[in-house]
Amino acid sequence: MNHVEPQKVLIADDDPINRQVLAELLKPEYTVLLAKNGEQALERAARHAPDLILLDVMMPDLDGYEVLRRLRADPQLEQISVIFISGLARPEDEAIGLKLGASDYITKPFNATVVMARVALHLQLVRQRRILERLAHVDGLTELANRRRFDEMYAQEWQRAQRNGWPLSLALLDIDAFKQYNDYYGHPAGDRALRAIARTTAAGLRRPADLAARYGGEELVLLMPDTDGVQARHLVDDVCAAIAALEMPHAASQVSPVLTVSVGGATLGGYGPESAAELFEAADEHLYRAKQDGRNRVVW
Ligand code: GH3
Ligand code: MG
Ligand code: MG
Ligand code: MG
Repeated sequence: MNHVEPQKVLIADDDPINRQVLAELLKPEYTVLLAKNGEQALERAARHAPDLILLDVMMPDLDGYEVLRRLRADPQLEQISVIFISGLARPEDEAIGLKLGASDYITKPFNATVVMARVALHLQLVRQRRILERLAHVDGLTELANRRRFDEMYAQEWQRAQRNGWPLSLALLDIDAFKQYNDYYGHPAGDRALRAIARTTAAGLRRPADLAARYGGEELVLLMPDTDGVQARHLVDDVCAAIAALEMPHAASQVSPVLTVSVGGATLGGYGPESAAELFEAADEHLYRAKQDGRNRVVW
């Protein structure tokens, strides 16, 4: 990771001179986006996902305060850092801006050096926050979402499915005879195989909302929102076939000469499980049955 993309800063100000001066200042170091009113600021924010917005307070129609309120109310945009840059220089104005959730407040006329320093500081904080989010939500070995992330997304998708009457499918995938694999080929080889299976599983997902996570050990879980049992079953069959096609030799297995997985699946449809925990248990029971029935198979 030697090459780092320049961070994106959106400048929203109704005064063309201010926009220009700020843009000239920031362009050498950052990717600069411009908006000349509040509406445009929201539209550019949604489209380009800037790392930071330099937001004028006094603008016709949507003022800066209102823009920030709307950003914070939108799950896609609520994380974007905002620095107010305003002619309103009373301490009360600054306090209002910070209370609304701005990271900082700069008064006009601004000093170029101070603007640059504060922008750099807040962009550094954005980078650090992203690193922490990654550590909190991504499994280090497989690079899949971790258990914590899965739990969050599962709760969220369960609610969404209930609310909208959508199906929701879940599949638990467990590597067959993996203890023997480790014993025979060694733990580092086991790690590599687990990574390959994780990569292949993630590559099999079809929609942006589908999630593959490492549930624990050598167990992965697939969360497929708005996906019925038939569709989910197809996806899972393809994933299993892709894993078998890796042809990772497993000489110590009674199941198959290559590494395989067993899968237990369950779907929330027009009837059935009353809670997220119940749906998960159903998938887990099906996984148990897949193992009992001889492994290298899917039970739904
Ligand atoms: P089964 O077909 O019944 O699933 O047999 P199994 O041996 O795969 O099942 P079991 O749950 O008894 O063992 C899981 C093994 O997975 C034991 C553990 O050493 C291994 N394992 C779990 N996490 C990791 C990991 O991160 N790396 C490696 N190399 N092995 C792991
Ligand atoms: Mg203005
Ligand atoms: Mg297991
Ligand atoms: Mg296993």
